[in-house]
Amino acid sequence: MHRLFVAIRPPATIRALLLGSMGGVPGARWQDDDQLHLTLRFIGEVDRHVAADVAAALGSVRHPPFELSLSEIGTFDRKGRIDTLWAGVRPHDDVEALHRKVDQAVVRAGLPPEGRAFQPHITLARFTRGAGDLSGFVSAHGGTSSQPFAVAHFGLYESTLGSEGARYELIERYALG
Ligand code: 2AM
Repeated sequence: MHRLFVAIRPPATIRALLLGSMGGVPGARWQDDDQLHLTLRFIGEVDRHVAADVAAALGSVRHPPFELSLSEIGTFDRKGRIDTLWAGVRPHDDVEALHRKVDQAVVRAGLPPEGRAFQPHITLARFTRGAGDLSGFVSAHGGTSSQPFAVAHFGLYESTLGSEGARYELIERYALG
């Protein structure tokens, strides 16, 4: 079985900005350079036949290249505890449209449609036992916007879960335009 997702990789300049912001939050497990991405669609565990169908269907997604900027800092909670710290992006219109097209392609490959609301984000850190005080991090890094960066590709990735967190491998890359 293959644990798959579709994502945008921010360019090296943006990843360097994100990596440079990391630190100063008790309990954070920061993502490393290879782990930084914006998920367009989580697919989950599929066998290799379905994986091949998904990879082929994604090849028919058509959307022009666009630009994004880093925006706010946000968190996700699970059971009342913060488990994810993330950087948001703006604007949302293109990335939402691309998410819908990717979701439709995944459905054409025979999988059920996305059940959850799409919240575009780049995970910066995960927390096993909740987050410490985030106010310093948010005041230092929230509320400012990065230079726009070009989104000209997206990719199909495989996630391998290990003791040191997930490893992500690019399976296939798709050009926009
Ligand atoms: P996250 O970074 O907010 O955890 C690979 O796991 C990618 O798919 C991650 O970016 C993860 O988002 C995203 N994802 C979305 N839904 C998921 C799910 N139900 N289980 C695991 N990962 C999910």
